Amino acid sequence: MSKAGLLVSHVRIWTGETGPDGKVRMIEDGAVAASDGIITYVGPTEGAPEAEVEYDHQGELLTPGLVDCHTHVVHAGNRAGEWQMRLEGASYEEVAKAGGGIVSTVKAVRAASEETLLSESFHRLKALVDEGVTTAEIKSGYGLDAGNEAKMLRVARMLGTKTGGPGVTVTTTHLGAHAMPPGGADKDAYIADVIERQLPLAVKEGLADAVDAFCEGIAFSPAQVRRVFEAARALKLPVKLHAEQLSNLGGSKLAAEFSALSVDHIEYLDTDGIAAIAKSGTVAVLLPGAFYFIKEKQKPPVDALRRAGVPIALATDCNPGSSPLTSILLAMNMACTLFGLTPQEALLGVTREGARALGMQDKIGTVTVGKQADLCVWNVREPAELAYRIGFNPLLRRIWRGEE
Ligand code: DI6
Ligand code: FE
Repeated sequence: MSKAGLLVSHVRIWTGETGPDGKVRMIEDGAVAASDGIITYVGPTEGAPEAEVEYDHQGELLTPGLVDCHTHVVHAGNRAGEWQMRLEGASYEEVAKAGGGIVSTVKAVRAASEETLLSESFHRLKALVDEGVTTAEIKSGYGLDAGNEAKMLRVARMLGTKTGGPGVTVTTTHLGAHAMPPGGADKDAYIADVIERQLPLAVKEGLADAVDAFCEGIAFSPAQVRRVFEAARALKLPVKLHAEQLSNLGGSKLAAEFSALSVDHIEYLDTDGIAAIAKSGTVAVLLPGAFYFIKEKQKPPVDALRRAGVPIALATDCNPGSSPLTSILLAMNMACTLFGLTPQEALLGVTREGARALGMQDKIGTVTVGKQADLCVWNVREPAELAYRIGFNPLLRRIWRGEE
């Protein structure tokens, strides 16, 4: 057998692949080998190939690299002042009048240079990476015009390069239909801007891997989102949707009609919506950070999603307004304590199902021969320990594309 590039040996492997019993396949005293960034061997340590670089362990846990499939890490400024006002009981309108809300982040992003945006965002992404994230999705949505949306996405792309970022695969999502821009009043006219100016520019510069929108009373209606999705379809871009976060407008059904990669938040998702996404193979992305931070009461319909066989992913939703969270491990803990996910579901949610929510299930998300060698070694034995501790980071080693 010829020498591999990398070998990690004597680890307990949580493969992320499930058997007919629904349990994730474990390999005791296992090893993973990789060459040119691709996994070439997964099996017992005895029988593993030799390699140029070898990391020998003592039975610690190895998992796939983690996937954060929904973030807004690229943004400028913060909304700590608005948060303090809300803690003191201020209403949404009072916050908006005092210059808070999404619009305040839009102003900060528009005023920021690409360099400033990059350096502010780098630290947040680095925090995720330091907890084992090897793939992160990053949305635009605080530029709200063609030039500033493109600026955000260019920064996201830079963060996904070896030299400009902390060593992580980045996928980008255009979220022009996030909110109305400052001073804007006509929602239909703004949607026309998204379709006619923003998306074409992003596509021309190769900046968007997917298209997202916010379907909500305070944002855009299903009819307006449909127009965005039709434009995305014409540009051959997959779609995803912020849906059913604060109310049920039927956004998930609409998303299913467009074979969306994912519907995200979905606290208010109903039976019809669940049936629709089960049929379309759309992933349900739960965002417990936002649920916690804005003190939501309505929980996502986890049991019904399970019964319908809908894949469930988890993400941080890292954003300055509703989820200033840069810990994927805490998101896992919250998904268990707040939403009742099992620790196995939480770990699948940030690996295999997170990958599926990005359409990358053939490349990442499980420890499987032929997939990218994105791996984490943790100073724990039981997979459940990753979701169990609060504010503790047991990451020993993170391998991205076959390299530490
Ligand atoms: N849902 C949210 O919770 C965030 N965006 C969205 O579509 C809020 C973003 C913000 O307040 O900055
Ligand atoms: Fe979001």
